[in-house]
Amino acid sequence: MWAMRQAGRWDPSFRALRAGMSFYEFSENVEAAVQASLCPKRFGVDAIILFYDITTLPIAMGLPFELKSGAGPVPYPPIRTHADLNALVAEPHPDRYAHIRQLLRRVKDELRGELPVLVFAGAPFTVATYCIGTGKDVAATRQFAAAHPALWSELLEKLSVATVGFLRTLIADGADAYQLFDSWAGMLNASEYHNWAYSYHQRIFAEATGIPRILFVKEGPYLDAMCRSGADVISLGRRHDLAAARRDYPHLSFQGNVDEEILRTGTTEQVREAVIACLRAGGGYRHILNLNHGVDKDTPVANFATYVQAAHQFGVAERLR
Ligand code: 1CP
Repeated sequence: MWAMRQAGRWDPSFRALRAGMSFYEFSENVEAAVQASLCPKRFGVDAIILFYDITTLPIAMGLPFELKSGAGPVPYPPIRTHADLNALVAEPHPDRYAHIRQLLRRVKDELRGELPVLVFAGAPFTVATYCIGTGKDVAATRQFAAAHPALWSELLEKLSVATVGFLRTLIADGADAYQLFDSWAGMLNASEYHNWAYSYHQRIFAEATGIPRILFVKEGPYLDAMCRSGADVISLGRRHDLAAARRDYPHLSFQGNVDEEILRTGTTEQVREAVIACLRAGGGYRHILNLNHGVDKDTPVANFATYVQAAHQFGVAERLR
């Protein structure tokens, strides 16, 4: 059991650490990022996800970003021309993301094997939306792809090469598992999903191997394509039936699918009930308890603590039965 954005703005310890630093200044400061990565350990999570962002890789490729409040990561300049694209390095030397490699080493040293360490990358489609400055505005992304078809497909290609290199480096450095985030691909139609998301998932999972690989598509409607992507673990959203997915795909593990909205707006009792229902549907194995999306910034700390405690209590109660 762990959560996306487990080191996020909802956690007062994270906010205290981050105070006074811009997001990228903070995440490129290895010691600050070690502390942020370890913040959720005090709640009793079963894995630590490193603190950086899906835009860390395009920054290493040569595209600077700034985190704008309310708007998310914004590129300078957004990719518009072949000259902009040519300025990006498809295979950045690992020294260009040395801070992430150091972060992994430092977090592993601190944990001494007590908990596994997850790394991640954005999938080409979702990262490309940030590189062109459209983010989750899928209509604007479609418009860009229609206006610049060659540029769009070359950008996806270049990002997929960079993603494989980045993940392979972190695997060789000792990461225990990785998650590929294609957050906004769930809004695509079936043929867009096939061309812009699925084909790159297949390539990345085929080429960056050796540790368990998790695929996340926010509320992904194409469960069968997700299950054929080559990932070992599929993240489910609120639209999915966890028990049915486990039955239909017996060779895969599933992650999910407590609704983050319950953590944001529910009582601790409602959180506990949702966790227990999810663990029952998860059947006790081939299941990572998780949320359908990240922990929202307005989530009460007590609800995150309850999410973790309820899972442990349920686990202990089941073992005693
Ligand atoms: O300090 C802050 O302002 C906090 C917000 C924040 C955080 C905690 C951003 C800006 N990035 C991060 C770190 C981060 N991002 C992690 C670290 C590990 C963890 O604690 O989970 C991870 C895994 C991500 C991944 C990420 N970044 C995704 C994929 C997951 C998802 O949310 O679907 C996406 C889409 C991003 C882009 C991004 N970075 C930050 C924000 C606010 C956004 C989203 C903007 C938007 O909604 O368009």
